Amino acid sequence: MSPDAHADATTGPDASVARYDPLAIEPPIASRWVDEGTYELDCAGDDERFYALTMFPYPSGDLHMGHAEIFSIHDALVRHLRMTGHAVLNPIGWDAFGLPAENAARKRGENPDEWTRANIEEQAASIRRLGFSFDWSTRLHTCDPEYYRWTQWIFLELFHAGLVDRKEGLVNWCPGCETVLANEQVVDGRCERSDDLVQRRPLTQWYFRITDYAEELLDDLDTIDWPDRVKSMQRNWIGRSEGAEITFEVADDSDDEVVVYTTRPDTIFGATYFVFAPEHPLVLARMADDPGYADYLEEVSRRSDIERQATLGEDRRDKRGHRLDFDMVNPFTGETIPAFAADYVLMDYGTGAIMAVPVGDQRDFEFARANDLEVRVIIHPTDDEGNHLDPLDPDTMEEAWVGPGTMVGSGEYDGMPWQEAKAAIIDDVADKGWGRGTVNFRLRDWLISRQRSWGAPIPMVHCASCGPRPVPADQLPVELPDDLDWTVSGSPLAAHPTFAETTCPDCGGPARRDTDTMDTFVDSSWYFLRYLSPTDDTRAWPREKAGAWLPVDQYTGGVEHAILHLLYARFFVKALRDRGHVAADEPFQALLNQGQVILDGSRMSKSRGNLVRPGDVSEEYGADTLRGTILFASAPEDDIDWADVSPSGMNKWLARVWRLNLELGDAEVADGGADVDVAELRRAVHQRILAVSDDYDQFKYNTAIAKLMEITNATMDAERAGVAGGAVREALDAVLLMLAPICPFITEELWQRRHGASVHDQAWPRADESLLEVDTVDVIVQVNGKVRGKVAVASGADESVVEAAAMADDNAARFLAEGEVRKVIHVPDRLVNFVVA
Ligand code: ANZ
Ligand code: ZN
Repeated sequence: MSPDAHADATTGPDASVARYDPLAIEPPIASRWVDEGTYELDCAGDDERFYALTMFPYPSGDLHMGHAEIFSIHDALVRHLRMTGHAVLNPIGWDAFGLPAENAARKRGENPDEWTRANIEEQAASIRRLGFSFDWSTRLHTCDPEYYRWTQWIFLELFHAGLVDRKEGLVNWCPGCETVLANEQVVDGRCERSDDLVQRRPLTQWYFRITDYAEELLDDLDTIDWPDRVKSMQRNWIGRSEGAEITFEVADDSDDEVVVYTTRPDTIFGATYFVFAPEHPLVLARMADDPGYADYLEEVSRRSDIERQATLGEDRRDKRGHRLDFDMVNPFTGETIPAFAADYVLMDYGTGAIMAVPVGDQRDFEFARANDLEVRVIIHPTDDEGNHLDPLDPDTMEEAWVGPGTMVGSGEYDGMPWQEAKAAIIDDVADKGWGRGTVNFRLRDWLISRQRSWGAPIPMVHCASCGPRPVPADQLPVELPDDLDWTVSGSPLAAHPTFAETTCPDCGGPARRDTDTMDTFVDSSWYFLRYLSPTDDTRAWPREKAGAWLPVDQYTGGVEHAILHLLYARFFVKALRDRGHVAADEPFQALLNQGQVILDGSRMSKSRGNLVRPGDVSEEYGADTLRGTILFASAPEDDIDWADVSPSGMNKWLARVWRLNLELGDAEVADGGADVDVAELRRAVHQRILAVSDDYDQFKYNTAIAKLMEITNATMDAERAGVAGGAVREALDAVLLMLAPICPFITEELWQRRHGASVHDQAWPRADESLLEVDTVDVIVQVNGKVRGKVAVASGADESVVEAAAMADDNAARFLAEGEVRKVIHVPDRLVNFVVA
């Protein structure tokens, strides 16, 4: 009988062995775990604390494959940690405010609260059914007043720390979502949610001053163990650039001076002209009597910033600028250079004036060509390794050189790599009193107002005499009314007849509540803190507990949060630390991003109609098969194409594990089999214990499963060779213990049956090193029948191993080199003879 047919336990040779029936064994175990609070954290022992966090789900419907995947990874990690002596905090909650609920309310007249809670219950039931070992006593929903009361409290804490601003500005408006968006939510000019083209509107809104932490947010990336890709996305988003402000004098007998802002002080010897923003005050003053200039200014004012900054086609280039009637002096060369106004220099960026370097900046280059200005070469291009490329020719070059290089024509800086020259010039600028080094960030403050109503109300009131005032903390929460009219156009909260009516907390006069809600990323920026005491109604979290548990030791979740959520949460922890509420500098010490689950190469989505639901698999084969299939399919970081996976294959293997345990696992069975066969099985098992432990430490559950399969194969080989009793039970136990984090039900059921205890309470197995050693034997090497050497190889080594060892033997190799090997005669453990001709 072939092993495969044999494995199909329905027709096994021993009719007394019950068939593997996951649909019967899993649900009672799942219910027991919830009813008995099995995974509620117990910190009693001296187990090492470990905070394992997975990004809490958004309740958009039932769990999708992405959830099943990340929870399978996360739960394997958590269960393994428990078996290796950790007290694991493993909480669960829902990111329950947000637009989809509100849109469903608008479209289908459903109450967002009911819609959200129904979806949460559906997801909670699936999470339990799939056996994910969350601590249900931590459960929270960000839409509960008991939660958002503290979201509002944090807003006030930030307000009192001076980290909340009310600013008027051009904001991103998404017409589809009918709300403003943060910069982080605009991708290529479109809303990251709805894909609508984002409009710019002038609005007065609330901002969190995340830019106050720009430097620290950047520097501390070096202290956390996150994927490089995520760190570099954050680095780019924060966008630190070093540069200088350098003072240029006007070349006349006035004492007028103008400061420029540059990120490339190293190029100053190539500054062949000077450009002001057309609206620069010094220019307006000096050109006041020039009617031609007034016309030019008028024309420029009709262009948008974006048009002004664009590089232009040949035909329009000459329209950009206006020659001014004075010159400037380059402090480094002492040269007089012509001054222009040009539209591509903006007044509200840097200092509103630049030194123009045609050789190194594309817009300067185009402007120089259009106006016959000198292009002066001050850099000799190199590749990234510093090897010189062809020198630039100012007469024939067609675009600016923006790559690396070494300095030429730059006085004492000649020969320096550009970065070195930049540092030296910044130092010299300061020494000579011509300016100073500066640091700039691309990061902008976080706009948190949303004109939406399924969110946490902003706890501010607007008083005609006192202005915007914070709601006192003891009046929180500012609750969402439960009678909002979700069908109005615009914001239901703003349209509510009484919500806004209040009195000013300072003067007692009539005042109006702010009717915006907070960006839901505010809710999710601190949920990992609330998990420490989700039902405490006296404080957001106990400081001591935050001290003990933060930072989160391992965070798991999607790379789509690389910037938004992960950056905001980092900002919150730093700001809350500075208010004395937490001790940690960072929220998440380590981060694991899972790959995507795709189908036939494309993303699964409802609209594409190519969804595979986790339930499709678990209802047919059980939760263990679903979890095993997901984790076997790839390493966690890699994508899984569902077209390539085989739930039925996984199910067959689990059925084999089942059969082997019931047939061979009986504690009464006496030891049997030849010593070599017993030793071989034990060695196979203990080698795998070592290797699988390693895989678990690196989250390589796919290769771990492959090795567990090798143990079941070795067990069947041993059985056929007559091995029975302790060695076989040891192999069966090793598989159950190391499979328990991945397939928690079958392993629990079998362990209970064979040992009368829970597999999940067992310690992780340890390899017995003494069993790993392999006997070696000396094999004689002959070439054409003459003994030419002797090699030591593992007993039982096959021909290819022996041949490789012989080739590596100096003496044998010399004779082997005399011709071509025509034939190999191998007598295992004794002799190998090469016939060479
Ligand atoms: C000289 C130079 C030489 C520059 C070179 C670049 C390349 P970021 O990195 O975005 O901050 N700049 C400065 N102020 C400006 C303004 N108000 N409007 C338009 N452009 C302005 O850009 C900094 C660079 O943009 C500065 O460095 C300046 O040009 C220009 F090979 O100075 B640079
Ligand atoms: Zn007032």
